[in-house]
Amino acid sequence: MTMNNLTKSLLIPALVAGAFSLQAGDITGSITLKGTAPKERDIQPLKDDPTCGMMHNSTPTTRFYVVGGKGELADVIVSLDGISGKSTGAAAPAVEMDQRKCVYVPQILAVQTGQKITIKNSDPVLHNIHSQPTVAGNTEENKAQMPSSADLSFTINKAEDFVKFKCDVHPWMFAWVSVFDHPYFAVSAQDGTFKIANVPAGKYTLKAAHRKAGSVTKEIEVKDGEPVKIELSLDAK
Ligand SMILES: [Cu+2]
Repeated sequence: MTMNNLTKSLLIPALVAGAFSLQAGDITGSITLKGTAPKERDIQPLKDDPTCGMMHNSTPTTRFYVVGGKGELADVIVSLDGISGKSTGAAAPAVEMDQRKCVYVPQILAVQTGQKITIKNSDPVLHNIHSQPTVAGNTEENKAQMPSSADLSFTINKAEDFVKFKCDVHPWMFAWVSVFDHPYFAVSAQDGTFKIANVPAGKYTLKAAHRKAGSVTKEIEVKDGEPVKIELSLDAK
């Protein structure tokens, strides 16, 4: 090999790698619950409340485990672990939470740092929305919302798992918001499925976290533009 050829053989792969970056891929999959979820509890104070109770025909229950007939588990927050400083939250569309029949809908949410959480009040009832983060740099907020009044807006500055939102008027009302400083997360749907789109090629730890069932992790790799399909299960607790 001449010197010239040797230089070429060393340089060309480096140039190619620099010129064509690897394609991002989607991570999809599903979460199932192993074992039997504990029985949900009746929210009797809601049924007994003179205004909120009238909106329910039967006694509402907790929704700790939203699980299908084949173990499909909803409300699991699936995320890439160990990534930081990649938030696009300020430019991302708002995530909505409503108050319907004196219950938060949805009760489990995930957002990026700086991403707007729009809070609606569909009830003919006064609520207040009281966030209770615990991570330094996140601020507790407490805002009242009259019936038919304008939507409220919350944002959370720092990554934190399961920030508690509550209503001080109705002590059974809770929602939980996980906050990431990157866009690579999803909440599993009613059928247990999730999708994290446009993940840059690389090796990651995928984490699936549920408020009651705890969390599991799995090492995964996104190869140049190839979709990744993951099945995970959590144990009922
Ligand atoms: Cu309320």
